[in-house]
Amino acid sequence: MDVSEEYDMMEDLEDIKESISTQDLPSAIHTINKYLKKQDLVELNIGVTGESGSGKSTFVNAFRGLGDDEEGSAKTGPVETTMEPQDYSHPKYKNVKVWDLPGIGTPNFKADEYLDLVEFERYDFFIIIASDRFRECHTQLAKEIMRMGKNFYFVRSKIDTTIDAEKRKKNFDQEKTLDIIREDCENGLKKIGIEDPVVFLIANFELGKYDLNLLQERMEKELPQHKRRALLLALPNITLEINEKKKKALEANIGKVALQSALVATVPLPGLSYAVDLVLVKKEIEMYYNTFGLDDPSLQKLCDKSGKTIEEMKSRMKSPLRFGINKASILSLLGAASVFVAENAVEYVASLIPLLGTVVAGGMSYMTVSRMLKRALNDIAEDARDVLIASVGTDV
Ligand SMILES: Nc1nc2c(ncn2[C@@H]2O[C@H](COP(=O)(O)OP(=O)(O)O)[C@@H](O)[C@H]2O)c(=O)[nH]1
Ligand SMILES: [Mg+2]
Repeated sequence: MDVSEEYDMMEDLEDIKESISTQDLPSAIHTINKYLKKQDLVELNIGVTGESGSGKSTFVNAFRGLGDDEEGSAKTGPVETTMEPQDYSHPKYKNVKVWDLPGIGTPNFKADEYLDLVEFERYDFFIIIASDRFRECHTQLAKEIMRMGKNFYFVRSKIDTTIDAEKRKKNFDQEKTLDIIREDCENGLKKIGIEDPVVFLIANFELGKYDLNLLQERMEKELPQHKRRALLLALPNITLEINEKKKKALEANIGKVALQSALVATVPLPGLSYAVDLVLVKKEIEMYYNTFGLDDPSLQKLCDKSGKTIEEMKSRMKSPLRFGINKASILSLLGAASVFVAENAVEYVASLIPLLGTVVAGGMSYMTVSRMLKRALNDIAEDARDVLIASVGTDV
């Protein structure tokens, strides 16, 4: 284990060591459980609005990684079906809700009444979708949203159709075409009164392809710190950038999970000289697979879409856990990770968290689990990357 890695593992505890070092064992366990639980309870509500037919419901599905015919997906099609706000929970992170809002731009449309109707306070931000030009109703709504102290993002949908039409022209250049559309939308918005507009180009059926990364970056940057994790975990794993962000978001918890395991477990495991909470570690690793969409149901769905077989996909994966996350496979990884743990690092961790000295070989347990989870996460993120590249070609 190199020095910077050891240093990271100690850093992982910085924000929690103060509160824990003054407590007895039961209170420390309680504090750390509470910290982790609170994180899982953070809600994120995204309001998706725009004119009828602009692709709101399709976006709501795509954002949650669902096709339009799947169980739990929003109805889409040529006829507006949404008369009142309808919430759609993320299939894996129930506290992340994407709301399919009623269409705007009807003859008597009034932004303030509309926002009352949809109970605007509820949303962390809005996405305003237009499938063609932005019109007065879009800016009216944007201004009212701003006035209410909320955030919004302009999305121009159906870029695939526009690109297809432009492709017929001689000298077609995709990047240039995209720039022109973006600029045209932004100029349109300026003319009707938005000062410094940014428009994100999206194709709902190929969500990872155009401006999703830009949109995702903006959302993340502008969300309050404590909500970012929820967004990053819920995003579909469809670009390399999102893949990397997810990994970072998951990594940020490893210190706490390793500490929780070391504090809770008391009986040394067979073959190891220290105690580890295997149930906890297993749950965390399963969560990694889920978040990256490498759990069996998600993988199956991806195969259905890309015409590949599960065997083909699994043959690209390298994580030792891909054939099953169980006691034996976890124990073997823990054994391998413990070899690299240096004695002085263990002593240092035990001095940071004196309570660890009261549990069986606590420092060793913390360092090993932390090391093992980091390696597992790296492997799984890399597998997810390879699977992503295999399923869409290199164009991610
Ligand atoms: N080509 C293309 N079609 C889209 C896109 N988004 C939505 N659609 C289609 O546009 C129609 C209206 O979409 P829908 O999501 O129901 O619009 P809503 O009324 O705003 O909810 C449906 O037939 C969708 O399949 C897109 O990005 N590209
Ligand atoms: Mg709809």
